Amino acid sequence: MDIQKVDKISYRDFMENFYKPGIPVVFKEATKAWQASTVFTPDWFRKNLGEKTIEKNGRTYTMREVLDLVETSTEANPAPYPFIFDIPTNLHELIPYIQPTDLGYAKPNWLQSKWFSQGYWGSALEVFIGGPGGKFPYLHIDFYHLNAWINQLYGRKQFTVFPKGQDEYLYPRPDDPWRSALNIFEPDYEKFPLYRKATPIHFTVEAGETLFIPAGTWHSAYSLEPTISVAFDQLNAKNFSAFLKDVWQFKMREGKLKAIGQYSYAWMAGQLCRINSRPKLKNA
Ligand SMILES: O=C(O)CCC(=O)C(=O)O
Ligand SMILES: [Fe+2]
Repeated sequence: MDIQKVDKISYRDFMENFYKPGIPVVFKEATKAWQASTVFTPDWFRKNLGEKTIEKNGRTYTMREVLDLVETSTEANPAPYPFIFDIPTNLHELIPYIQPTDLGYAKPNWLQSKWFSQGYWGSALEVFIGGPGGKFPYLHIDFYHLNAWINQLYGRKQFTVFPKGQDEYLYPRPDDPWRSALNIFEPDYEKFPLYRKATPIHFTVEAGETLFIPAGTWHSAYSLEPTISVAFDQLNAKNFSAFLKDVWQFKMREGKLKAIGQYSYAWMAGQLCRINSRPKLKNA
């Protein structure tokens, strides 16, 4: 299986061929709608956001330092990866540059409703910055079974995804089943023999391209150059029951009472979004 790259595809074709069956796809030019596609470069970030700060591995870095690090990063001596800046709380200046956020494809998105505030449910609207040799630290599926949209705005990144149904070859950790115990960049086949049966799909996402990762897809990433991406998540009727299961599992870590409260709230918010996203009847 290969990952398809699509050019101008209608919303309906995306829904039928990729969204409903849960197949990853790369959009070649969806971000053309965003001002960000011509504006986001390391120099623009330096000039406009240079003093913004971020914590990583117990250290505080300015945007300027992050960009210097990723621009001098090498395969042999990679900068830490990823540097993640939260857009709503830290880089809110960028919001006008990424409109419409749904790109005309990532809809409906219940995370944008007032009932699910962005950020709270593990959902994200974030900038990822990396440099050559920067590897996402583990193979994983995203928390809360949200769909992920990764918009590559500067530089190229390599992604690896696995077809559905290969969980048993990928060794989910018993203590953290969203995360694999193996290192796909240097697999230890002695320790993880079933991994031989897995069929990773590697592909490059170029600047300007958008990767759709359906909920529950195992994936990881690898920065090939200095890179800037904007990632966001999506929730709606399709992934809602898987989302609710994760809400329960995560909140149970904080106790049963917490889990019952959060699960009930999430369930109710979902019903409100469901009612709201129904087509309106004329003259009703
Ligand atoms: O490094 C990347 O772009 C992948 C990020 C990712 O998979 C995640 O944050 O869940
Ligand atoms: Fe992810």
